[in-house]
Parts: sequence; C-alpha cells; structure tokens
Amino acid sequence: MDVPGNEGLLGEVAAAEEELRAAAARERADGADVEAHFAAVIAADQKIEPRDWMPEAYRKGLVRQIAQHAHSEIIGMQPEGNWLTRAPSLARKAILLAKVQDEAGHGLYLYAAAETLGVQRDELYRMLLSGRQKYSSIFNYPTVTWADVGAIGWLVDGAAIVNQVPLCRCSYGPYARAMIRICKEESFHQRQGFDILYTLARGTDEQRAMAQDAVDRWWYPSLAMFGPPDAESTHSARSMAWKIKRFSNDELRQKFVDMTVQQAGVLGLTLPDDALAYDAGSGHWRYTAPDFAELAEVIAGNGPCNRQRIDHRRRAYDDGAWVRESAAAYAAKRAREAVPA
Ligand code: BYC
Repeated sequence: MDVPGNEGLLGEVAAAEEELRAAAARERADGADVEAHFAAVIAADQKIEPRDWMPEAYRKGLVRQIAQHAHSEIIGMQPEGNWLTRAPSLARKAILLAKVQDEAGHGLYLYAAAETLGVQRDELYRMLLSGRQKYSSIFNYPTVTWADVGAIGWLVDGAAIVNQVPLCRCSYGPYARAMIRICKEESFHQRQGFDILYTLARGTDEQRAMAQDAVDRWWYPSLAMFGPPDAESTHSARSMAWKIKRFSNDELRQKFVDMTVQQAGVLGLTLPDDALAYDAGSGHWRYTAPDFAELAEVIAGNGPCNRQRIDHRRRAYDDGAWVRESAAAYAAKRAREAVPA
C-alpha cells in the first residue's frame, strides 16, 4: 500500500536522478571544463570528491598510496599482536589490545576510502597477497622483547603521525576524512609507547637496557619509513603538485628527527647516532640517514620478516573464506527477498 502523502516523493527522486545523470553527461561531454574544474579545486585547496572528474594518473596514484597505507595498517597488527598474550600486566594488555584493534579500524577506513576510487577491497587484498601491492617496510622487523612494543608506539607511531597529519589536508576528500580519525587515534598510540619506555627506563638495569636496545634497533627502520631520499622519490613531485602529499620525504624525516631528539631526552634514552648535532643556523638536528639500500631490499621482499608477515596474512585470508561466502550468500538472499516475484 502506498503511504498517503508520499506520492510526489518518488517523482522528486526520479527528477533528482535525472539531474545527476545530466550533470554527469555534461561533464563527460566537455572535457576542457572538467580539467579546469579539477585544477581550480586543487589550486583553491578544496577537495576532490568521488563524483568529480579526475585525471586517471591522480586516481591510480591515490589507489596505490591508499592501498599501501591500508595494507600497512593490517600487516602492522602482527608485530605488536605478537605480544598480546605476553603483556606484563592486565592494564598493558588491555591498552595494547585496543591499539591493535585500532589498526584494524584504520585499515577498514582506508580500504573504504580506496573503494570510492572504483576498486574492490577484495581486489586490493589479492594484490597484497600476490606481492603486486606493498606495505610499509617497518613491519618486516621482528618484535623480540616487550620493549619493542614501546619502541613501535613511540618511534613508529611517532613517524606515522608526522607523515600522516599532513595527509588530513590531502586533496582527495575521502582520504583526508579517514586520516583525521586515524591521526587522533595515532596520538594515543604514540603516548602508550612512550609510557612503556618511560617506565622501563626507570626500572631495573635490565629493563633499562632492554628499552635502550629496542630504541637502537627501531631508530633507523623508523627513519626509513619516510621513503627514499627526495632525489630518488619517484612519486613525490607529482603527488605534491596534486596536493596528495604536502611535504617531501626528507622534509618529514627531518621534522621527525627534530621532534624525537627532544623526547629521547625526556625518556632518558639515547638515539643510536653519534652524528646527531643541533645546527643553530637551520634550527634543525643533523643526523645520519638510514641505509636506503636496506630499505630497497626490505621493500623488494627481503627483510627479516617479509615472508612470515605475508604467510600469516594469506592464512588469515584463507581461514576467513567461509565468512566472506556466508556474507555474500546472505546478501544475495536478502536481495532476492526484496524483489517481488
Ligand atoms: N615502505 O616515490 P616514493 C603506520 C615505496 S602505517 C614500503 O617516495 P611516495 C602504522 C613507494 O610506495 C605506515 N615502500 O613514494 C600502522 C614507491 O613504490 P611503488 C604506512 C615504500 O608514495 C600500524 C617507492 O618506494 N604509512 O604507520 O611518494 C601500526 C618510491 O617511493 C616506503 C603510509 O602508507 C616504505 N617505507 O612516498 C603503527 C602513509 N617508502 O608504490 C603504525 C601514506 C617508499 O611505486 N603513504 N616506498 O611501488 C605515504 O605517505 C607515501 O606513500 C610514502 C612514500 C611516504 C610512504
């Protein structure tokens, strides 16, 4: 039975749909206009939305970066997940559990953002599992002691924040919106890592040594997270022109060093770099660059834990097949029921 008074509504919806189609057709018909519109939106620091025309290279570049980012969040659950059953107290366990679950959530926001660009999540998973898409180098290092959980929180999440806060102003709306939520959560993550190291650094000699050892091992891989030096970065120039990236790899790396040196002082731990020196002229800390040949090796799949991380992910994907099949069968059933015979 029709709901009285609703008669005109469907007509309005149909008219609106018609208008949308016409608008889309106009955009497609007038290529010059849409390119100018895209350029104007970027120049005015406004957002490109999924409905807008965009150059194919912009779309592909975003899919590449957002997918790589999403994969990093999901794979990034493994090194810390390794310590969930061995956290030193119930409180530490609850905090770590919340953090690891947050990473899953970040992955989901990002896969959803990527899907607005016309790719399917399942397609992206398969690209990850077949090695066609990458994830951050940092998650290919092992977490051998509890202090590594602290070092990841402090250094890895610290680097992530420096890298990701500018992405909240990325020119692509869905990515920028996802990054706002992610960054708020990352700042809690960094604080939990800092708190673990702060406690260990004030504990027994053994605990202090464990904290220092973790910082020694995670420092250079954290610096490498920012990517190759600017001169060797293949995507930076275009990505910055399109306001996807707002700062270059080296600019962000420097910002991270400047921030972290001060924090190390508060922790009472040292960073493993004898060349660290404050340069009053530039107002920055001079530092030793990470080993970029090692970064290239890790990205190529030859880091200490690459095989283990992907094998784990493949198992999880295969083990979850029944869930995907059930969800798809349920959705198909609901769709059949919704269509009157
Ligand atoms: N690891 O031209 P470039 C997190 C690749 S999640 C692996 O400078 P671009 C967290 C790069 O993809 C951390 N690959 O690239 C999660 C490119 O290869 P392709 C992830 C790297 O895109 C859980 C090639 O090298 N964060 O923090 O301009 C727990 C040339 O590089 C890496 C993001 O994904 C690397 N480190 O700049 C805790 C943030 N560096 O794609 C923490 C978003 C470079 O041509 N992404 N490559 O095969 C970005 O900001 C940028 O993509 C990057 C690289 C700065 C990473």
